[in-house]
Amino acid sequence: MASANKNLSKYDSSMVPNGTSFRICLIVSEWNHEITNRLYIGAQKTLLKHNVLPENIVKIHVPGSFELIYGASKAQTQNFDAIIVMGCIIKGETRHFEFIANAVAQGIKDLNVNGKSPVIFCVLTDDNIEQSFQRSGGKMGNKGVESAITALKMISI
Ligand code: DLZ
Repeated sequence: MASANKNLSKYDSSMVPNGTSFRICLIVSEWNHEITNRLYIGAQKTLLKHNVLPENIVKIHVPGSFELIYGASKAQTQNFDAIIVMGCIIKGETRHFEFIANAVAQGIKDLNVNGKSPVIFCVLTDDNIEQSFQRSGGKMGNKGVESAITALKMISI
């Protein structure tokens, strides 16, 4: 299914592992914080719903999406079962968008190949802020919810 048709908040609860014993780090970019905060709230509520303890959900801020890579690499040295990186990269008038989006995707991929805990990619890459609102709790659902479910499933692999 193309992501254009997917509601990011819909999932089958019966397929989601119980999170009681899990410890999860959420790294949140301050760029476009009105969006990244919505992603964070979606993920936090979903983790709590699946029994992750509040004290086992740790939030860390980084300045921008580019810094998510370093933040996640530091978090991989800590005692987390999974890490979720949350960012919102909006296409501008320069090529910054491509450089940042590609670097973050590659950097997070490398951490998944080499690190000890899974790093879940909750980074919106949109043409405009309106699209980002739709994917962070609007008509397309919330990518924060999807990323929380992905984290719970990856821990259990
Ligand atoms: C510089 C920049 C630009 C132009 N756009 C975004 C964006 O849309 N989303 C985002 O998360 N960060 C952006 N940044 C900031 C970079 O990610 C980074 O924080 C700076 O280049 C400093 O390294």
